[in-house]
Amino acid sequence: MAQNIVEKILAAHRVSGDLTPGKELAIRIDQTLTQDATGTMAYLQFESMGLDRVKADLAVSYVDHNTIQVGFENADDHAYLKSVAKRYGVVFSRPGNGICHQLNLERFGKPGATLLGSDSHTPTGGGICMLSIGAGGIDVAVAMGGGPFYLTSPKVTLVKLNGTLNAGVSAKDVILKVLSVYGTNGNVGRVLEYGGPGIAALGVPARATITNMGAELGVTTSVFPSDQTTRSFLKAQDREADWTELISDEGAEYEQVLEINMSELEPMAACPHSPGNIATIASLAGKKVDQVLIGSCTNSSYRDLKTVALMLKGKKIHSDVEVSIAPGSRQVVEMLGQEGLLTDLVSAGVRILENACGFCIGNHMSPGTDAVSLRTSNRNFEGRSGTMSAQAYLVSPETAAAAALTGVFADARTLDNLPAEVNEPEHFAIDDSMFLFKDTAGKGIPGTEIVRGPNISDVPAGTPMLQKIDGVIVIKVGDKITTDHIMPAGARLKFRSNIPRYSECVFENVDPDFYTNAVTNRDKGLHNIIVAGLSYGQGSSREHAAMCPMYLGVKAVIAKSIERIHCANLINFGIVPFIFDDPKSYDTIEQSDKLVIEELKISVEGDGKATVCNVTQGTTFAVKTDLSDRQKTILLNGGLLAAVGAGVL
Ligand code: MIC
Ligand code: SF4
Repeated sequence: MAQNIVEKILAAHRVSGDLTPGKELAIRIDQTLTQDATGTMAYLQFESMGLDRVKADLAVSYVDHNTIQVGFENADDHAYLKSVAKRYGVVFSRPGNGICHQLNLERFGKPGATLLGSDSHTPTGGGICMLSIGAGGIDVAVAMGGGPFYLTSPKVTLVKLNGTLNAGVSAKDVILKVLSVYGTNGNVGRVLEYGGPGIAALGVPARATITNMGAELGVTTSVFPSDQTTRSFLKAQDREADWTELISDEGAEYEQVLEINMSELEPMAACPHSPGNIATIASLAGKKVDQVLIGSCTNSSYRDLKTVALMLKGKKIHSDVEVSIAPGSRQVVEMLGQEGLLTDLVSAGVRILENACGFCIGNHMSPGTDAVSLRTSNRNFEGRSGTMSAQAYLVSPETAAAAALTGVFADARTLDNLPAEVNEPEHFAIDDSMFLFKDTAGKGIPGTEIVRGPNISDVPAGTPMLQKIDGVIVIKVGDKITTDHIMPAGARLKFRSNIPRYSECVFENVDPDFYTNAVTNRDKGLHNIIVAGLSYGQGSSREHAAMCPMYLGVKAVIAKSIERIHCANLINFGIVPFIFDDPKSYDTIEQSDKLVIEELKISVEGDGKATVCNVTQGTTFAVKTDLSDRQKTILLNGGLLAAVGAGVL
């Protein structure tokens, strides 16, 4: 039977389960990726599984999120990650090497392989035809140990790209167009496969920009074919041997087809405060801009930054705008340096930042009060920049450069001397010296001392499922609550390895009393319940958004819908993800209401249906949860680690 690319990769990696969309499927994972902000917990969980080395073909530990190093915490985390990588056979990418997704694409990505990463933008690897999926750290720890990854077999949509992009319009505008069609919720359980005559002209980094921001749609992943363009990229990285052709069969079927004519696309922006809130630059033209930040894992390739440098060459940035650049990798910085492009940027007045996540995660470069910030990154959630009142817009590098020069939103196509499309180089600057332990990858060095500074705390243990929930609604939130709302990053990121301390920050920007209320309820023996609207847990893969609530005694989430990665994380930490049977029930309940679910355990063991008694309002309503047998076992044991420890998984 004719197969599409997604079916081919899934079939080649199937361990058990069913490829029929909607059914649970287990696949073998070839490569894993962690970053430092999720990695410490992933490795602590890996350690507690008692394995003597990693078993995946390749496991890489990147340090790119927490590189500010104010205080001892970040450096302690790095030392732990380095020692654990050496001990267990993980390749360690030193701070300064670059952003995980850009680096993995450059140096390790392999067409047709599977990649599991503890970061929601792992699908960047789809640009090189890897089936790349973001997950919680514990799922990645299991995959590092050679265990399969469980997912819902996806429905596949073909996004057919026709035509060619005009100068001044680029890959970012393609994915913003897709976001304008599908939005940021309702896409769970779907994979986007790109195809059509237009893709040949898109280089691998452009493709990776598109698959990277597929994360904002909430799809499982996105993937491009592996063709001659992929081959040229790999050849230029001295890795042609990793290339294989992988295209869909003639007559392959798709659940849905979306056609986009790239010739008709115009520059676009995602407006505050959602990547799905799309407008054309034409409609924003002339609006004043205060800050322009270029880089992040979405648009920080050689092609993107060279384009910006050429647009700024010989000119000066507008006097009312601050402009900074965070390149994606050391390779990109070296090449910009070799070609004199860094000098062009600096002469224009651009500040050069470290090649790390930095501004994207609100670690620094927070804009001023009410400032308008244009970013080439992928998320503009309220407050993510570090400034609650800032207005962040997501745009292409070309649109960002146009604003840097003019001080306002401007269509790059209207500027003089728009440079010709920057082609991918024939050969990239290759220097893998910042990747440590390549020689002992997969083997490790037994006896290596693991360095644990005071910032490295224990992984909290889950407890077996209760018979009933005797609870209280500790918080009621609306639609599209992101994991940034639940577990803030930025200045709080340094507590990622210290769960008791990080738990004090849960929901702090939404309800400053959350922590105190949750602890008071927990200490009174009441079970905390979170009530939410549509698409709860959008965004990041951070399992802390489940782990810290578990630590604070949250036993269930009741929402109108829950996003894929977060739902898996809740289950992994023993929190039951209930969905309202009738979404209108949401309107009948208030924060602080007392809720009782008498038959919690029976419901989880059985069909997942339960009746909730609202003791405060004197009403009842129905909820449900759709669990596989494996997920039931995890919940009944109090989480994945507990289930593995009990030997039942
Ligand atoms: C993000 O972009 O939100 C992050 C920071 O990279 C997260 C991971 C994390 O929270 O550490 C992600 O995308 O998964
Ligand atoms: Fe880093 Fe931002 Fe990419 Fe997340 S989205 S991996 S914080 S650059």
